[in-house]
Amino acid sequence: MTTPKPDLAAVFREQFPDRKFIVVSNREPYEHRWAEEVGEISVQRPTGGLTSALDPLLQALGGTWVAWGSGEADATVVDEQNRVGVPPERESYRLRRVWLTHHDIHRYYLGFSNQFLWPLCHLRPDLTRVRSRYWERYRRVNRRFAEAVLDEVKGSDAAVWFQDYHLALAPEFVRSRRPDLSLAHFWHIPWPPIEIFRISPQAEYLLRGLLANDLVGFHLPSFADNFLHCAEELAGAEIDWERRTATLGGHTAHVRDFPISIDIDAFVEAATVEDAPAQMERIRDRYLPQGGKLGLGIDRLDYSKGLPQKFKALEFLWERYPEFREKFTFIQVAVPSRSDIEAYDELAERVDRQAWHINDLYGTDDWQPVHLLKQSVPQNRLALLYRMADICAVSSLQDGMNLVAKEYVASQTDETGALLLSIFAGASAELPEALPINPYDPEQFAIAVRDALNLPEEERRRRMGAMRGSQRSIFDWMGEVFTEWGAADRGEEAGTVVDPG
Ligand code: GDG
Repeated sequence: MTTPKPDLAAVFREQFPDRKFIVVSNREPYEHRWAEEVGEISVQRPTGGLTSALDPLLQALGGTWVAWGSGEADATVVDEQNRVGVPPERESYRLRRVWLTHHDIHRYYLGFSNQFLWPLCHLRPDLTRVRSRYWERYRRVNRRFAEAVLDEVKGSDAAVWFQDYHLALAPEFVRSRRPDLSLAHFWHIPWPPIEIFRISPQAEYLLRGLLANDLVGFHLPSFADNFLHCAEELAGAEIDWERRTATLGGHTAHVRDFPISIDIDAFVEAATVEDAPAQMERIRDRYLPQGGKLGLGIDRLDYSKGLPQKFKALEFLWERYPEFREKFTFIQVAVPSRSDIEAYDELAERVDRQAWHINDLYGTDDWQPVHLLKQSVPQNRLALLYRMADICAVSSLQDGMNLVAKEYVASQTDETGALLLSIFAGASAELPEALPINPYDPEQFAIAVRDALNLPEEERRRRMGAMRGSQRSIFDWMGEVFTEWGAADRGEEAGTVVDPG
């Protein structure tokens, strides 16, 4: 059974009948690379998440996607304006590429974005690195993105949607030159409390950049509240707490929460392909040849995901509850990310050591307790792992949403698994039937794993069924964003999202 999808092109058109649709993000939807054969070019297509949900919408509406041209053959295929039509087989919209130099990548992307904003927003000021060269480059690159947008909207009305923390300043640059455009921004990570955000020497500029939007979206109401407080105290914006708006310099931004989701059907389909049972059997043979239960973790290798805490809890589990030795195996997929940054390198080494230590302590000739897979797994295989896992453990120390939790629920077509979910992941607000964990308390975390493994089947089914029944998709999410954005654009009363139930 598939879930009904809103007609997003129609929703967008209804809100913005005469505006061109422009999406702006750091990452691009299509990347051109040199193929094995000399002189041939291959195209990397959008996979997973928001990119693959937005791509068909842009194909339906036309419009432009502005993004960093990160592929090695990207420059070869663009025209003089750095544009290329995509998808290659049926060019339906324009990809406008912004070029980043080696210094840009180091200072704007790895520097300001990922060694300042990311740790700050994940409540890790100890990991922030404040450098004027990072900030200066962040401004320059944001201006470059803004200029590409301005070039794309010349002579037309447009609705421009910025994504994430890499582009906080671009909206203000755009607004200053084109006050008539409609601008929205979705911030995919937490917005921290003012006590943390004020650490930023550039707090006011970042806030001003975002306040130039008509709509600023966050996953949770608490992130929106934090943002409004910061806007009031650090940028001098006037806040209407009832309407949830912030006015600065005569412009009003509407601030809303939209908890993002996933393409539910894509996971259900991948988890139920015809040869799923045979594929799952092969995975069992490989990782659980002695049988028993399977635990699963899927995370980017990032300090916000609480991997050391998860491994500590697993160590406690096998130490204190020996009945789970040889009866419970854990697969942790940990895809390396941002490995040029020291904190990520250290984390990678730490989890390696922990996995080795656990396997050394409790492993036997026939059984390896933890399989740490530091590589990306294709999405169809991921869905099968989700389906067959008896438990999935999400241990985020701080997480805007966490899509893994939602993917596990969607892929649990047999409804027999149990989700252990950190109370610090945004997703926990929507998944009350998950088993809550506090990753800072590894002993209780271990007890929660034990209890999850011992949970009667009826109870597991009840919880999983309830979570599956209430899941909303990324398409519903996008529809809500467009509806609120349209209302904000027309200056209508806020909070008018109708639950399509
Ligand atoms: C940010 C926010 C927010 C992971 N390993 C593999 C793989 N993945 C995919 C998962 C999931 C995605 O990566 C991770 O999404 P998360 O939501 O867990 O986390 P972030 O990357 O930190 O994303 C987060 C999100 O933005 C959206 O707004 O939820 O809070 O931090 O989709 O499936 N996918 C494949 N192979 C892997 O090995 N194919």
